[in-house]
Amino acid sequence: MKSVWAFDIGASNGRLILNSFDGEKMYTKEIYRFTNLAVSVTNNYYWDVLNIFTQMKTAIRTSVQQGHKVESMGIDTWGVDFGLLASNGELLANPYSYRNPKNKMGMERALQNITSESLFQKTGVETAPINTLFQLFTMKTEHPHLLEMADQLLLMPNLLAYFFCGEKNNEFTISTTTQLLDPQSTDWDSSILDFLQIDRKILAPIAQPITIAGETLPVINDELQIDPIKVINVPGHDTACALAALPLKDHHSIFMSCGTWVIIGIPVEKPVTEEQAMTWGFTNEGTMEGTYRLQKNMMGMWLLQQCRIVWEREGIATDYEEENRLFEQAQPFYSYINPDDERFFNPLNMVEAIQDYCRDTNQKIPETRGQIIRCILESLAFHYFLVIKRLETLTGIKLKRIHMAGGATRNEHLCQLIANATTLDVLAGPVESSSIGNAIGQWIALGEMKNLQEAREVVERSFPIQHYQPTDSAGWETAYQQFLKVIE
Ligand code: LRH
Repeated sequence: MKSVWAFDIGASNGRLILNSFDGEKMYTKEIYRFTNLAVSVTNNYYWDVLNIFTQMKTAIRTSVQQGHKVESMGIDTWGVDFGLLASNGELLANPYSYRNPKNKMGMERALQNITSESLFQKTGVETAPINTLFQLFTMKTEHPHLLEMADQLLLMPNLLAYFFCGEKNNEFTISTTTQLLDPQSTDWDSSILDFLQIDRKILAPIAQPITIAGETLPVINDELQIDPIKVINVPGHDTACALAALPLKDHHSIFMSCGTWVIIGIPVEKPVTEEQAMTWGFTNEGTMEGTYRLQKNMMGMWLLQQCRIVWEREGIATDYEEENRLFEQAQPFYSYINPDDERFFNPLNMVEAIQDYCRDTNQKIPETRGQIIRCILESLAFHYFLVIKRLETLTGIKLKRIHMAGGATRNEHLCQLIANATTLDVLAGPVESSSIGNAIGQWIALGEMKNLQEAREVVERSFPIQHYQPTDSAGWETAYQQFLKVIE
């Protein structure tokens, strides 16, 4: 049996998963998990990328101590963020987090000279302040010294891969999150770079997914006491990895990647750039196969994660079991929020932000933790229903089932609420889908699996899928109409 290391680094925690394949089935083992939170300092939000790298090295040591020997490693992360290197290859500064508040201002300024419509036509990507494009625009004015010194820009998974193997490139799927990529040529869009007045040569070239980036550097091998291994360009974007691991059956299947963010969409050959898609905030990002996914990026478990931080601060930390119990005790359909409302993007106190929203929209104010949890989960479920209906309108396809991936599939209440709200079957799992997709990229690159279709068959044989059917239809339609009224 052969094994690979799949690093799946999210915007709240990172994991090293050992993925083993015996020719029939895949097996996963979580080796190491660490917290990864943006650091707020001098009015900016940064990623502590050297800590991420240190944690990755500790993860490798832990695996080696357990006697594991692997063929290769691959790294996937959240989208849009990047690091800058000086001409001697050194990291110039800590990368900014996409939650840096300055980006919004930067976006507003940029949009005085370029329209959302033209950007959407060129890239297929939704205009959002988090995008690399607007982060660069903001950097030009707010932190110009950095761009003046920069020689290379590497997106987060490729920056980390560079630390391990010394090769500089930007993998296709993560590059599609930047709003700087031209899907026609699959290369950086010159007109957008001209607009930004960014020298094209700082953007490291695009690498296709499922290619070998390089080999671990001697200094890494010595430090970690490992034999050199291949570093593979798996899909660098966690959502592309998650989609790869989902055994979608046909074009009536929706994929849903559920973590800090929730991403709902369907695979498409080419970006869908009609006006309605733009108005509804859809976006087109790349897949492992070099095609696209038409999708909407939305708030997910971020809302609950941030409430947990508030409760912890107040000395009333909740665990998963307790949250379930509190949810069950709370009255259904009490109050709703629009999960994508700006005020939830990075508030100092998420609980108060939710209460303020309910007050401002003349609803009952959720006071207890149970009421807050219900308000979040029910609002998420209704929001996803709205987006699925819009996907159907856009594509003319009757969507029949939802394949859910990611950590939030562990939340049984959320899965059931989604089945009830959408009246669709929900197939939840595999949970660690991003790391499985990451490993699939490696197995295909290593020639151990033929293609994605074969890989998905292996997934079906290897991991349990939880099935949720809609139940309890009473009151859902009225509640959905109520939700719509609130968010309009
Ligand atoms: C989710 C995600 C999402 C967005 C966001 C910044 O982890 O990748 O697709 O790109 O991070």
